[in-house]
Amino acid sequence: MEDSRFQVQLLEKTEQIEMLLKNYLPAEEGFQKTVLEAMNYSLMAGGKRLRPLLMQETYKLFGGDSQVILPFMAAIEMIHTYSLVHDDLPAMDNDEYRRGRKTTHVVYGEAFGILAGDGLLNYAFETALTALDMPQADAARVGRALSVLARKAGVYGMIGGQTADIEAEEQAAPLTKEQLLFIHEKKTAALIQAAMMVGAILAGASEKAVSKIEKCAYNIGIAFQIQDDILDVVGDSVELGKPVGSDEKNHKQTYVTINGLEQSRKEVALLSEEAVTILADVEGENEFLTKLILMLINRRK
Ligand code: GRG
Repeated sequence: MEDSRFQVQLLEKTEQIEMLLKNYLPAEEGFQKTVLEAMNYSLMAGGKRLRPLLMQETYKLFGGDSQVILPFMAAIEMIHTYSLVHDDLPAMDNDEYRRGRKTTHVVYGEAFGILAGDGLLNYAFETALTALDMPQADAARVGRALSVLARKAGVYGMIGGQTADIEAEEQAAPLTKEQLLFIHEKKTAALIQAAMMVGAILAGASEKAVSKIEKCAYNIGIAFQIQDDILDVVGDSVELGKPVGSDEKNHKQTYVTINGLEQSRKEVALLSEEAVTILADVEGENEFLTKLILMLINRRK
């Protein structure tokens, strides 16, 4: 697939996800209107929509072709958005900008930053559960998909990673490789794994194939996080929609501060290529998905 065709498809698919999210937005009404507004403000602030995209493409890779995937695509973006809203709170990273505009707690106040995050997390599961109302739904697959989503977002996944990350900030001694990998795996890769595994499970992939997807997504997640740390050093704040240099400002130890830029770039390329090799080993083919993974190596935002 040519680069220009890939770019056109990427844009089209991202726009379709924007429309999908709009369709799933809760109505801003009632006495709880403010929290609903804050949720919608953060969800519709843009972003690459990478997780729903990876979910949809993995679903297609395994031959999935029904609407059942749609509520799950919206749900994973809601979970991802909640994590960003909470990560920006004064008690965590205390950031003012996200996705090119003021972050939720700056616009709505801290209490609504907390509530909007809580609201998005819960609403994600309410949304995913609507898959069961669809005549095409296979209840056992939906159940397995929900279980993966809950676990990878929870204390054994993203929340666990965030915990280790916050504690690591207080640590003066250099982080061990094991510590750093734990943080990256749980904080970043877990949700990417959930996205791809849910796609595979809903399409009816075998357990063996789901395990391969879990490993593939692990590589993508670690590469994605290292690239995120690289962009914090060499990226452009306008393109990124958030300030750069925050890791240095916060004296944060990252793969880049520990191993340097050159080694980090090599690692991103290596991990991404390995992810593509694993993908080539499962049944089915999805050229767009392969291109998407390779594109992440060179992403600038
Ligand atoms: C608060 C439980 C809790 C978790 C927070 C997601 C997260 C964990 C923290 C945000 C900071 C960060 C660097 C997370 C690692 C994952 C990551 C690179 C998120 C940004 O994802 P993108 O680049 O964002 O896909 P967009 O805005 O494009 O959706």
